[in-house]
Amino acid sequence: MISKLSTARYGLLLAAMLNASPGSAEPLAAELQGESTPEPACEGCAVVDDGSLESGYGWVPSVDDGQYVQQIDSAQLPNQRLETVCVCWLRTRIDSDVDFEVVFYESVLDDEGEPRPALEPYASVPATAAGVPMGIVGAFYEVDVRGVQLAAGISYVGVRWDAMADRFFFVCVDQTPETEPVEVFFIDEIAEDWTSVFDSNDSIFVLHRAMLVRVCSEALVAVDVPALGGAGLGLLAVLLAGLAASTIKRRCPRDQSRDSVVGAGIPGSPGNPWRGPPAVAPASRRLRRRRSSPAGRRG
Ligand SMILES: [Ca+2]
Repeated sequence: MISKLSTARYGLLLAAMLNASPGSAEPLAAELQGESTPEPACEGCAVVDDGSLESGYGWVPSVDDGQYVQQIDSAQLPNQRLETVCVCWLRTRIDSDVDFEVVFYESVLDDEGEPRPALEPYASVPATAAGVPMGIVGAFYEVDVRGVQLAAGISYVGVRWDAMADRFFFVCVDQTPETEPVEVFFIDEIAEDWTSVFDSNDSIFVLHRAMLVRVCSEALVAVDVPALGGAGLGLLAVLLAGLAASTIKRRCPRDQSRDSVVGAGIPGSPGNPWRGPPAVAPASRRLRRRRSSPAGRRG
């Protein structure tokens, strides 16, 4: 029965059970069905939610590899070198810590030419959210994902956790009508492929707008350039012109005019201190194929 209830409804049921009298549960029920605004996190990053949560997505406790991922476009960030992913969690039971992975999937096209996540993540980063608040409250947890490069164009970022070990945890969800709907897919260990919340018949997705999962790229480093003035700029232009002429004279005779750019932009090259994706946890086991069952789909 629990699996067929959204977080808010489950909270209402729990409150009613604890209070034994449905009438005395009304104030708490109203609170659980209202909205809550967690402490801000990852502000200025790729934020697609309105900052307030109205529900959450979870899994029935028999699922040991459940995932929800949200679509992101690399154009939403100033660069693709990621730094932080902020995930909002809430819970409805006593256990307050959830182990999870932030997962990254490239986009592939399905048979109808529509984008969806690949079946294997290209990166995953393990994390633990400790002291997750109870009820429709929610809290953001910042996960350091430095070393992960966001795939170009459309891709997917989300969370994966073992609901058998960490029961009754939910990823915060924005259901405010004014929020622009964002594509979210889900899958579990027995699912054949990803399912879009927009294609699902599950009632918990009816009001979907976005998950409170926010993505930050590395901050661009600002460099102070001293003002040169008119004379200084003129001198600099002369020096650069002289340098260019000298370079062309030395390299053109041996047809090495392009040597000076080889290596630029290659991760780990002397001219680029960023050394590419390092300490990223290996992708977890392959997904076995069967229909998926998010919380709410199993009776
Ligand atoms: Ca909201």
